[in-house]
Amino acid sequence: MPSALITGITGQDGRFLAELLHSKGYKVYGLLKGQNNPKTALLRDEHPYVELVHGDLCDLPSLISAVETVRPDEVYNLGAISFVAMSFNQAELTANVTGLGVLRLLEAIRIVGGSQNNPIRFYQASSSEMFGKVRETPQTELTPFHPRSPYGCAKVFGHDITVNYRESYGLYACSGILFNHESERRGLEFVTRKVTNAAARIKLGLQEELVLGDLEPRRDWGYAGDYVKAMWLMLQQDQPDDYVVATGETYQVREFVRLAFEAAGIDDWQRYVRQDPKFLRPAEVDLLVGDATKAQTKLGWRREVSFPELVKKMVDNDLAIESVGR
Ligand code: NDP
Ligand code: GDR
Repeated sequence: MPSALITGITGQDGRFLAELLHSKGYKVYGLLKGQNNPKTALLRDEHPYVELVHGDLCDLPSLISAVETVRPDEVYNLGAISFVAMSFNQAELTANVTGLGVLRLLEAIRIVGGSQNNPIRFYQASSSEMFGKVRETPQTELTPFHPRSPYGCAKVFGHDITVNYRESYGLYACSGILFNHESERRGLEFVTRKVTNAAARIKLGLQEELVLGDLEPRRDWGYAGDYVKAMWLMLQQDQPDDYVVATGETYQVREFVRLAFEAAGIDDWQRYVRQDPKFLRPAEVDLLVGDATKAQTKLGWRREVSFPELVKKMVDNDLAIESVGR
């Protein structure tokens, strides 16, 4: 039975990846942070097959201990401070967890090692935020980086150190440069879920308005369930490599808002949406759209959920959740 250790197990992607690996017959371990993590109950309820090991990306001994105890075939590093807006206020913490955390985990893997015939395979959750102020459109594996936030800077370090450990120590280490992916499990701090949740609550008369920041930025939004398949595929190849994972389509935030309100049965979304400068970022990423040709041709990866389907899935889920107990 193959085994995998997932950091960020309580996050959106960790939960989808745990499901995928479990369905493929893996023994799944999850790295859990904190002495009384509030998401533990949800995880035990939703994914009882996941065995939890305690550790923190800021604590090398805990990572060595986790890798030594589990001795996984594959390690997926999904743990991070992942909210771009927060990274401006907590830049040092973001650099530590999202950036140096990658180095610590790679070191733990290098120190513990795997068997010679079966070295531990490593996946790093890199991000389209590394492209930032984009140098070309669409963005590929060869597009230069120009991050626009402490989060983006930390991810560039994580990406570079992953490539460096592959080249220096021959580790099987891959970096997946994933563009935005969303789902019913997306945190409420991210714009898509904030919008779908508000559209549902406004429809049900539970909320009066939705306050947002910049409505102009464009993002390449896919479905998280599709994207974790690409992570797994990257670790099944003969040679480790880096891949862009994206839909190749881009939409403005305002288009997401319009579609979400329509899916909730509200045609005049402008009536309910107000903008507040407090949600603006010191530097914005205006346009992201990825070219996933390499992932499609080498991994055989395809996205299955379209943009309108994604928006509808999220709105339907929020309508169902918010209807309970009304
Ligand atoms: P989430 O924000 O949903 O999850 C982040 C996870 O990181 C949580 O499980 C959190 O644990 C964990 N974490 C935070 N700090 C630490 C720490 N010090 N030690 C160990 N774990 C920690 O993110 P997503 O699931 O959306 O994303 C997964 C990864 O992919 C992240 O690295 C993100 O940056 C990256 N990414 C995401 C994209 C997206 O669109 N979703 C696109 C590109 C990259 P807890 O909450 O329990 O403290
Ligand atoms: P992003 O996602 O920064 O792309 O990072 P987010 O949903 O936070 O923002 C997307 C765009 O929407 C604009 N925006 C708002 N964003 C939030 N959160 N709240 C608002 O009220 C609001 N109003 C407008 C933002 O300015 C931005 O332009 C996500 C994260 O998952 C990262 O971890 C990941 O690496 C990237 O996607 C790819």
